[in-house]
Amino acid sequence: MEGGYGLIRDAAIMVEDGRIAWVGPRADAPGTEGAERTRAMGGCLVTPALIDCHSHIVFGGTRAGEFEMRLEGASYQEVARAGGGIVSTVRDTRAASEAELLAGALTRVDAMIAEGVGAIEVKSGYGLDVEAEMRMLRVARRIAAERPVHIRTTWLAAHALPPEYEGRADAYIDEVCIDGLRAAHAAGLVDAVDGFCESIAFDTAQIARVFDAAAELGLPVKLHAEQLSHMGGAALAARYGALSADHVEYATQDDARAMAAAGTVAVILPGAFYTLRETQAPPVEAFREAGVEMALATDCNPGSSPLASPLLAMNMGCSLFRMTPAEALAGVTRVAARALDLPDQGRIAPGCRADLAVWDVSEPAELAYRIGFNPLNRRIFSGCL
Ligand code: DI6
Ligand code: FE
Repeated sequence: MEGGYGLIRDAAIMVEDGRIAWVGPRADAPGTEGAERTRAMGGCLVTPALIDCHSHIVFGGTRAGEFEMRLEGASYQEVARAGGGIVSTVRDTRAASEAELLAGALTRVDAMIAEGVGAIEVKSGYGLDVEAEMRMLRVARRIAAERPVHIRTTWLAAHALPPEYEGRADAYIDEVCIDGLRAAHAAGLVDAVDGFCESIAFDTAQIARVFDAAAELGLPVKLHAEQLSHMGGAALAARYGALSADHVEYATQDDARAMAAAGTVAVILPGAFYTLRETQAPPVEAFREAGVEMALATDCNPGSSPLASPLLAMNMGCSLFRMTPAEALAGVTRVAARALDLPDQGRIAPGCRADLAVWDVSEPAELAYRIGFNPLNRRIFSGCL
């Protein structure tokens, strides 16, 4: 999936110790003598297992009431300013036990696994105090013990300002986002660091301080940037060599050039665009022209994107933003792996993990084409059926 599907008809894949040992046309395959077993895939399409590289899948409560408010005319920002939005999920998340958070998350994780997902990024960001943020990431780590799926954890304390820090955003950045990051990192809970750069959240100077702390710890960064307005987040992310800038509806051509130079992936999140009935589409053509690779993810969260279907995210990426079906498939596999710095996932190549999705479709474009239909035949995780 470098510049096209790279489809091999009548292919064979050899797996050894949970990794791909060989892939190519079946006629060229090395002999199978000595193989523990062989399996025919019955003419199915085999892709890498899908990767959801942006999710807030651990949270308490629901925000269906807010959905109703927005349908009656309130904007996402108005709901947030009225004490709803992210902060209302914070109340429910703080009140939930680890077991309750885990049980809730697993219902959504199971929906993703049923669509062939083999790796999920999970963000904190609904605790907003050091203990509750760490609790969310402990729950995230427990998902990988409960289910056959890889989990990458992301510290997102800079998601919203909790009520107890009203008017003291800079103190919140120091005491929770930065001191908490050091504590969570020491506890082995953090794979990457994220922030929400927006008028209802934090500005570039505040995010830069969090990124400096991440750099000191040797942790990669990524950013919710230019989702609802142009704040300079994409350029900031590029300046810090971020793995990704996410949402990016309001990103400009200059942003795209800066991201391309830094190798920063654009993570496209059509579920939030759709749910908030936004009208500013991300500059997909500018990303293509500049050479910014695009990932696609669910942004699974209770407010702006109650979506647990990467297949639907693929469909939306194509129909709403004119991504091609090939870009959509790369966006949930090869490029999503880049956005999470997982060089041995998201491709079917020697040395990569044998995490595969087997589909009852006759051509790859069918994965993005159907709406609300799951053609998964089976998922293979670490070489196991
Ligand atoms: N942007 C999003 O889409 C999610 N977080 C963010 O910064 C939404 C989070 C929520 O509304 O609960
Ligand atoms: Fe998000």
